[in-house]
Amino acid sequence: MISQCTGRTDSGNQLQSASDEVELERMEWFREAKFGLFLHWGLYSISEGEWGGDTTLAEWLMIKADIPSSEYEKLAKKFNPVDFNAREWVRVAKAAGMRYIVITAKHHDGFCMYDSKYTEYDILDATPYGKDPMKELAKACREGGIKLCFYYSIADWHHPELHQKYNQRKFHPAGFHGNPNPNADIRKYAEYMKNQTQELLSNYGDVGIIWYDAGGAFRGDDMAKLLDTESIIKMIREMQPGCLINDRLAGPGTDYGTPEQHIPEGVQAKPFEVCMTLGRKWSWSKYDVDWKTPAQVIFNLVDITSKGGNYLLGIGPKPDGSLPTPATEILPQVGKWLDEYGESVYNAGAIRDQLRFREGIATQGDDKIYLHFFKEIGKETITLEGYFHDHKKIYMLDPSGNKEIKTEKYHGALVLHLPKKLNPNPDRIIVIEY
Ligand code: H79
Repeated sequence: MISQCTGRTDSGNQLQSASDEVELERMEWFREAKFGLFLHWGLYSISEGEWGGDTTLAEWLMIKADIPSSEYEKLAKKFNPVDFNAREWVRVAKAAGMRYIVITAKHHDGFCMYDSKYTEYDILDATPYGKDPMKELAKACREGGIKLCFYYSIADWHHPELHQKYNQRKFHPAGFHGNPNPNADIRKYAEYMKNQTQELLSNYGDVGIIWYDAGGAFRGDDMAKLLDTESIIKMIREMQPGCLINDRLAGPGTDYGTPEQHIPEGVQAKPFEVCMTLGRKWSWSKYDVDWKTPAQVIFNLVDITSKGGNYLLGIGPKPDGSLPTPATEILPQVGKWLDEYGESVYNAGAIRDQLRFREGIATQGDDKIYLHFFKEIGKETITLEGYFHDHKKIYMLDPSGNKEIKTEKYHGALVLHLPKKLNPNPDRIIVIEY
């Protein structure tokens, strides 16, 4: 049974200083967004999950199949996403109820999916496609009212100035590089990263997040010092004060935490975003057949909301630019649910009251508490301990007409009389308006 014992003091939310205010303002859209789309799209997508008979691969193709740069680079000649339609991607995200998109501008393979003047290893210079898909996506996002955010890998298996020892030593004892350079100069790589960050913030309008990811690189090294991340953070703040920075870039004053493929326990004091795949893989693999159901996605979204976080759900576009069919079938069903019940997510967050609700998950808005039941509970009353508001109305949220719930107060608790069958499909929500 899902159980929850929550509660948080409000002092954690009080402003301490003017800089806290700037921070809160910067975070505002993110707190309200709740749900985002994470897209992993790059040269690795061409493999469709398979290389040399190994069918377990995805965006880690290069390191896992131990492919030298000279060979991996050849994939670029095959990258021609003629079916890419930025408006369609934005439509799918919006129809799913998502409010931001994070896309791989550069993954660990080092290949840039946007037009960069600092390398020829990018989609404009190295592929037959001849366009910058990020330009199209930025335009479609702007038109559709979706925040565009860039994933940028700190690890880089291709750049000559990043020594292999910094790349994923945990997985390869000596680190990994497609074309190792014993004379690599980390200061030059740091400059490259900073320059490319500057490009991403210059050429695509407002950027919601720079989503850095080391993917296990620089573990055991002083990343902040080696890459002078303080100056990168300073530059981002100056260029786009509204742009968030996730905490995978080591350094002072990043904005939020990024648990990957798991949901943390309990209400979190700090802002966070759970990134999680819809299938098993981040990038497109035709062998990836195990997809979450709409009900699982909805449960996760509510669960994460109740802990104070966002849900960044990952899918891998195909190399031709189209979106995988399972995703385009599952996501609209999540969106339909959000159309009807979304206020319990978008207008809510972690529970602030010392409320004990054992039968499901509670979210709380300014003047409403939402009790989510994800299964039949086998009884007709529940008792909410710690409930102290004078409520105005209590009802079952129902798009065809809310239905009143009978209640009584009992020694500082609130007793709710439920219908015989809750029929959670996937969720039933009782709203307490106070
Ligand atoms: O971009 C996605 C991953 O490529 C990246 N972060 C997300 C957002 C990531 N980097 N490191 N990790 C995730 C954790 C490492 C997991 C691993 Fe594996 C397990 C590396 C090798 C085994 C994942 C599964 C990568 C290859 C197989």
